[in-house]
Amino acid sequence: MGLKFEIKHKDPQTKARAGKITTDHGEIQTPIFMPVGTAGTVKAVHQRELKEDINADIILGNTYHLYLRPGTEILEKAGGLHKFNGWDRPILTDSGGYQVFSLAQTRKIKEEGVTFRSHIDGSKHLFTPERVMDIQRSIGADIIMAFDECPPYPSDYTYAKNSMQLTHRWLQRCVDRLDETVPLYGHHQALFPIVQGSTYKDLRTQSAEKIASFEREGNAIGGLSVGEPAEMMYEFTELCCDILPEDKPRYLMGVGTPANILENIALGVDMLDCVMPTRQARHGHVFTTQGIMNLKNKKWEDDFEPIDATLGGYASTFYSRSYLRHMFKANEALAGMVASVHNLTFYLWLVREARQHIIDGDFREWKNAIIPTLMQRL
Ligand code: PRF
Repeated sequence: MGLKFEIKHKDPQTKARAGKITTDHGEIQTPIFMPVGTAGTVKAVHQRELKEDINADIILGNTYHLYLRPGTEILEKAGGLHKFNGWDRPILTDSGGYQVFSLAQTRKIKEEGVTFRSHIDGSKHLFTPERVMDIQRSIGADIIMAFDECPPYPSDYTYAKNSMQLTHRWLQRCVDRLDETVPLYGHHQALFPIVQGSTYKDLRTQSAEKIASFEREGNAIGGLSVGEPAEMMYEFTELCCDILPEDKPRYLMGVGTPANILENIALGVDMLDCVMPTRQARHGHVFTTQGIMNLKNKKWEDDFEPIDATLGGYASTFYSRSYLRHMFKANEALAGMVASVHNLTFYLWLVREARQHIIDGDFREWKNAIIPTLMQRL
């Protein structure tokens, strides 16, 4: 079965929508935040917690990491990533078109693809659009991403234009390869192409039109949240959303803070992912309904209140701020685990609240009222 997207409600005051994506591994209520499981594991979080406490609808994996380790042979032997890691709900894999640029050493971009050295052992590899589609077949995610180049910010116009055109040519090759191969594990895999074009309006317009013309089952916006000011990101998200088809899910890649998430949802984004909640958690930073806490600060030493009583959920109510701070100070392995479950519970709460307010018709007022609270440092 293909991927299905239904819009349930449209917010009258913003461009936000509440919808539902159906995949062969189940449904995703949108707008949705997708926890990042780079190497096929959401760092420091048990599958049981992801499912029962956080109740994530979908998680992310990375082609670059999974290809390097454990490799496609093991993934195929396991019967795909769902069987390998035990996650039986939807999975999305990024193409490596970002990780190759941010992690790999001595990478070289050519028409054919990208040669790079592994950040793990320095071994040499070539990613082509065809290879990346084959690897994503081996992984077996429900949603797979086209191979793109994400140019740095800022990029000069000529670089951005050439890069965007290369991304478009690679997209055609991704589509050709995907359409001449079949899924390995019986379930459908939907390909999402990615808009690029850096911070140039004419390029973004061209790219969004080009990406839409492929008429795939969903579309993504890449190349944002790479160091540009937030207002600039919003301007380009809006430009892309206004061109990308209304009746297909829109995925904004690698975003962001709680404020970024709500503002981009207001512009018509349906799916987002970011390492922020899990990475920040491992450093002792927790997002709460009252604001952001750095648990390493002395101020939490004798605060025996739950991490976030309003939020609910196991990690957030069972553990006190003082105890979690103590675990961070003592370098206990459990500290990062508890904080990760808490932060992901918060991010999933945030998008579920957003969805409910879109349905109730008061999303804009709620968003504007809550952002200053959520972003304040406690
Ligand atoms: N391309 C891909 N993955 C990504 C990005 C991109 O541009 C970004 C940019 N924020 C995050 N992840 N393939």
